[in-house]
Formats: sequence, C-alpha cells, structure tokens
Amino acid sequence: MKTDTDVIIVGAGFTGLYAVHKFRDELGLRVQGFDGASDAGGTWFWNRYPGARCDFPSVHYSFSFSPELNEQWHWSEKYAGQPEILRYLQWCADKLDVRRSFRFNTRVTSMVWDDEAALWTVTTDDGQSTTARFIVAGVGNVTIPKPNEFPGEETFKGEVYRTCRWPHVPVDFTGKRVGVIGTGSTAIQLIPEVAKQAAHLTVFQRTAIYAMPLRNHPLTDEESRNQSENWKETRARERMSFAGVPLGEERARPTSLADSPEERKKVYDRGSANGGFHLLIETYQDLMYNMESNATVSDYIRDHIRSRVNDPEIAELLCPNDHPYGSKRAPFETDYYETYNRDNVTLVDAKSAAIEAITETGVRTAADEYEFDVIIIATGFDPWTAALEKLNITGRNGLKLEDHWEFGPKTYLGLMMNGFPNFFAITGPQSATALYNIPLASEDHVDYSADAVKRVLDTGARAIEPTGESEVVWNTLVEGVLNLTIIPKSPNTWYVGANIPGKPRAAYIFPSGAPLYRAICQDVWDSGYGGFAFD
Ligand code: N01
Repeated sequence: MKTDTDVIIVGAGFTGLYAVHKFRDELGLRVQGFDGASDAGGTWFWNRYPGARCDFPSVHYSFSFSPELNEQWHWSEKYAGQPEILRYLQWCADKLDVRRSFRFNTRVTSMVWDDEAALWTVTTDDGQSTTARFIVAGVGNVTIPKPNEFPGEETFKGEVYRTCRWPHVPVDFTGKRVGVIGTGSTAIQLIPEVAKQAAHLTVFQRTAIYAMPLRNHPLTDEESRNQSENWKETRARERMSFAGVPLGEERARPTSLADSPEERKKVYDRGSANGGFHLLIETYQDLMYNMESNATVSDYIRDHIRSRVNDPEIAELLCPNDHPYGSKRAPFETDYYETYNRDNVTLVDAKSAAIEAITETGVRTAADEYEFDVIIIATGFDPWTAALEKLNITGRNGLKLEDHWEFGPKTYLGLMMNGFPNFFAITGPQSATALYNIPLASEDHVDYSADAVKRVLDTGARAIEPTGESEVVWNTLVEGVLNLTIIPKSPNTWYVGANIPGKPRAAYIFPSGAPLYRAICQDVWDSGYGGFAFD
C-alpha cells in the first residue's frame, strides 16, 4: 500500500524524540511527527510555573540509550528544574537531529483507520491529511488540564494563570495579592516561590497531602563527571529497580510492623534524610500493600509536618487524614511547610467550605470571599485517557476510542488496544508508567513498538493488534494487582481516575514495578507475540 509516510509520531517530548530516532535512524523508516507546541520538550515545554522541577534524580530522568548523550550532558543539580530539563530535551533534539521530522505548532484533529487499505489517515489543524501504516502516540498522561470547575473566571478583573499553560515570560508577583487553588505535586513546588514575592498569598487546600523533603542540591564537578563516566553501570541498575531509579544501598525491610517504634523511626529518619522516593521505596516493602504498616509511615509524616509548622492549628490542617501515604502520588518539596510560617501566607480549608466561584474581585467559598490581583489554578489534569481521546481516534469498523473506553481503559500491556491496529500508545493507561521513571518507560515502549513494527514488515503482514481476549486478561491482572495495594483507599486519587467528576473509576495504572512489567512484556515478545493477532 502507498502511504505518505510509514510512521506518524505524535508529541515531541521524551517519547517523540526517541521514537523519531528509533524508527527513522535505526529502522530506516519514513516518519512524520506532529506537536502543538512551537518546539520540542513535551510536558517540560508547557509546565513552566515557578519552582517546576522533576522529583526523579536527573541522572536517571534522562535518555539512557545513547552513549553520546550520556557522556556529553552534565546536570547542574541532583533534581533539575524545568528550564534545565527543557534545555536538555532541546539539546537532545539537536544532537539526534529530530526537529526536521516534526511539524510543530500543529495539532492532530483526527485519526481514522482504513481497514481495506490498512492505513491510518491523520488530519491536523492546518487542514492537511497524512497517511501512514503505524501510529506512535507519545502524548503523555498528565497533559490535558482538569476542566475548570469554577464559574465566573471570565468576570475576574485580575490575572488568571494555569500552571500547565504558564507564560513564556516571568510573571511578577511583587506587591500583589495572589490566590493558589490546589495543593498537589505542582502547587507545592509553586507555593514557596510565589510566597517569596507576593504581598500576600492565600492557598486553597481541599485535600492535605503527604509532602516530604526532596533534598535537592547542586552537583559538584566531580559528581557530575562521575555520573557521565559511570553511565553504563547506572543505566543497568535502573532497569533492575522498582521505579527505574536505583536508590541507595539500603534494602527495604519486609514490614514496619516487625520493628519497634524506636527502630522504625530510625528507618524512616534515614529514608527522609536521603530525600525523595527513598522514604517510600527504601524503608519497608509492604507500605503500599498493608494498611497497618502504611499507618506507621503516615503517622511519621504527620509528625514531621507538625515539627515544621509553628501554628498548631495550621499544622493540623496540613496533616492528611483521609487517605494512606502513597495512595495519591507521593510529592516532594523544598520549604513547603515553612512557607506557612510566613506572615504573608494564609491557608484556607477548601474542604469544609468549598470554592463556589471566581468573582470579579477574587474567589468565593461557601464561607467567605477573598480578594486577589492574581489567581493561579493548579487543579491538576484529566489523566491517562484524555490526551489519547483528544486525538479523535476511529479504529476498525468505526469504533471510537472513547466508546471503547466508555467504562475505563481497556488495553493489552498498556500499549495497544483491540480494534486499533498498528496503534501504539506509548506509556499508555494500564502500563507500569505511573510508578516508573518516564524516560525509561518511554524507551521501553518505543523499543517494543519498533520490534512489533519490524515483525509486521518482515513477515509481510498488514497489521498487529491485540485480541479482545488478551485485553480482558490484562484488565483482570491490572485490576487484581491494583486492588492488592492501598491505592484504592484514597477517595480521589488520579491513579483510578477519581479526581475528575464523571470519569469512570477504573484501574488506570499497573502498579507492579518496572522489572516485573518489563519481564511480562519481554516474555510476550520473546514467545512470538502471544495475545496479539497479525493480519
Ligand atoms: O495535580 P494533582 P498536580 N477545588 O491532581 C486540587 C505530576 N507532577 O498538577 O486532592 C479545590 O495532584 C486537588 O485537591 P483534591 C505528578 O505525577 C510531577 O499537582 O482533588 N481544589 C489537589 O490538591 C503528579 O501526581 C512533578 O481534593 C481542587 C490539586 O488541586 C501529577 O503531575 C511535578 C479542586 C491537584 O493536584 C499531577 O499533579 C508536578 C477543586 N474543585 C506534577 N479540584 C514532578 O516532580 C482539584 N483541586 C515530576
């Protein structure tokens, strides 16, 4: 069959950059990429809010596949900020020479599978259509902002900013009254930065979270040089670790319940002192599976919060009490709790008195009115399925993706869907992505996709597609594993879609850890693509 190109790649983040390299330079195929942004960067192009930073160590949160990229890039901090990550991705785009394969400022408006010709027709917002045999979607999981729930935004006389669509020029908060809505991973990075500048900052918190210290620091020249020199060993260790990030030498103990309170405190102190995910992953193995054991770490974090906030009433309000640690994505902070000791910061309980509207002058809750010059909305994303559904995908026999997913995502391995041949949803819903270092997860999925494409081409088949039965088996496994964890104990975690009113509550993530997930995928591939059909 004749097509305009072989592979259409959507998104120019970690996935898209690697996919162009893989399919164009390694497989020798024709590729065409699209991205709505004006340049490469993906999520790091859009999320430019003050304090934006990755809470995976940069030496791991970066491409692993290329000796040149590993050796030539030097990170300046343990956990890089958004500007440095964006610079890195754009440097990679140059090094890999991938920009020429992308059309930027171009959004996909529809994708339609033609069963007779076995090709996809992709329409873009510049009015053009492009045909290809394969689609590689690298659109991310936290991409589409949560729809605005507050009526009256258009009447507000001041400035409104969304963290995930931040202006490209710095916003000056000097002398201004600022309101921030939300206290998730995003907001807790932004709040300390805005508080330093604003005349007054008011934070609307609906759900308190278990934020723990990130413990970021600049890297010395020697540390940076060591990272570049030892990349092979580092990358090998990543692939063997639960989250794709090898932590320290400390091995997690089986359960916190076997230790005395004193011993347990020492273990948690050590995890906390190491910063970031060490507390969750390196202390006790059953924190994500056993509510009683989890209660010990949840108590530890509440005590930690109380120790950092001067006013006991504010401290209590900041202590989470309606979900176990880890059931929502564990966030990490720098100076977040101390921010509430400042005279120019107020914490508002938006749970007991919900936000009702944005008014001409500020925000109205069920209990009070607040006047602002600036409102910042940090209410998160419509996760997992929304960015794919927004591509307006029609598969075999006119099946729309949103209908296939009417009651929640249905996938095989979190990578492909029955009824959508030759379509690869990189780091898609029901993959191990949520608890996995994204650049590695992207590389794995692109590699699996490239193998599958090669198999189609080498065997003269037209298409690869999972069977309906294999989707059912995968969904059952994903749900089963998820229900073994403490994740469903949170009333509104985005891991099960519960942060979006009306979104089906389902198993959106496969919390198996990366090594098990990779072993399952590798087994499927090595055993001749069990669960897939070729036509
Ligand atoms: O979004 P969130 P996020 N009224 O959904 C509140 C990644 N990330 O953008 O919990 C009042 O976590 C909501 O309250 P509640 C990371 O994977 C990574 O912060 O729904 N409040 C919550 O407090 C993360 O998990 C990094 O009650 C409302 C907040 O808004 C994911 O992005 C950095 C509300 C939303 O928090 C999403 O994080 C940043 C309402 N009507 C983000 N609706 C890294 O470091 C919502 N809220 C890699």
